[in-house]
Amino acid sequence: MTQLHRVTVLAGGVGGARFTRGLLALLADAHPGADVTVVVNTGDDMWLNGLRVCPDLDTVMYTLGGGINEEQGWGRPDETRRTSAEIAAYGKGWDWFTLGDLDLATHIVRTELLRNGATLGEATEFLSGRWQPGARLLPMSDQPVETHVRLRDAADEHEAGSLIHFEEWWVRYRAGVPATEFVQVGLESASAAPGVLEAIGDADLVVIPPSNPVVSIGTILNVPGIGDAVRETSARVVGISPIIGGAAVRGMADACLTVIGVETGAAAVGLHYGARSGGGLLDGWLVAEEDADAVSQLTDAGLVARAVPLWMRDVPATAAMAEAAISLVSPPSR
Ligand code: FO1
Repeated sequence: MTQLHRVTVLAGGVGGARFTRGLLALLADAHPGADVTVVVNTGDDMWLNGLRVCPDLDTVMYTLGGGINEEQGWGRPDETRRTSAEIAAYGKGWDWFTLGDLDLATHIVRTELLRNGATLGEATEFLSGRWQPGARLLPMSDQPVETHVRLRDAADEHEAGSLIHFEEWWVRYRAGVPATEFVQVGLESASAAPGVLEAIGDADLVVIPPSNPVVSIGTILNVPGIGDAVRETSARVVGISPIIGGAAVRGMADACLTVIGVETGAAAVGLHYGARSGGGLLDGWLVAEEDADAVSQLTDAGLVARAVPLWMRDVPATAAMAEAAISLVSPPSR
């Protein structure tokens, strides 16, 4: 296998972070010296209690930096909620959204940096200085591009047809309130963050991990220039299915796929991203063993496809997935 030198990952929250952890373990062993850049979704970001909260950037940073709450997949372990309880006592904030005391420190420091003129990318670099994630973390954009959700029906104080922040739909309603569209607020005046387009264009390999294909990967790809950069890069592009056995592994990816009219299936998501030979994003697509019957449909569409174990039960299992992804699209070693 040819040595990799520059790998770029597009990541959302938990799935993307966990996969990247396994990828880093594999690269350290099989491709020493390879540099990894993670382009992270910022569509979940919000202003809350005067603080800029960046759920996916923090999930990737904590996961790769060893500070993640492993059971939850987000936030810090051994958390307390004394401050958020006091905020709720004032009737402020979102009482259904947990801002733990330890996690709050990240939002406080980030907000201080932003108020002092730092870009989100600069603030992320500063925070990463403490956590040492072992990869460069880049926000997809330095400008805010929040994902909002249009409700089909009324819910609590929200009228039918109104827009609510994605996190409210995701956490308060567990994606259980029917939605008709996702709106990326600010997209038209956003640009890719410095370094993002180069990281995609100069990579040997671009990876689309098992993040939410709609509100994480789709959000990143919609930032002006990023989708085209993936389609045009000389890098090989490989994706890993977030759907196993026809069901979303995490979160409510199926609810998001329904909103955009894509079936919840390993083949459907791979075809949604599309084969580069057909103007799409992917050279290769890994599906789970449970979905081995999808391989022929994918190869018919011009993708290289393979069925392997896709449960990220631990770092070695995830590293094996990363190895399968890399070898799926690697040119035969001479
Ligand atoms: N997810 C929840 O299900 N409940 C929460 O209260 C919650 C709080 C939270 C705070 C900070 C943070 O970085 C993430 C948080 N998440 C919470 C997870 C978050 O909704 C998801 O990680 C992403 O937005 C979707 O990938």
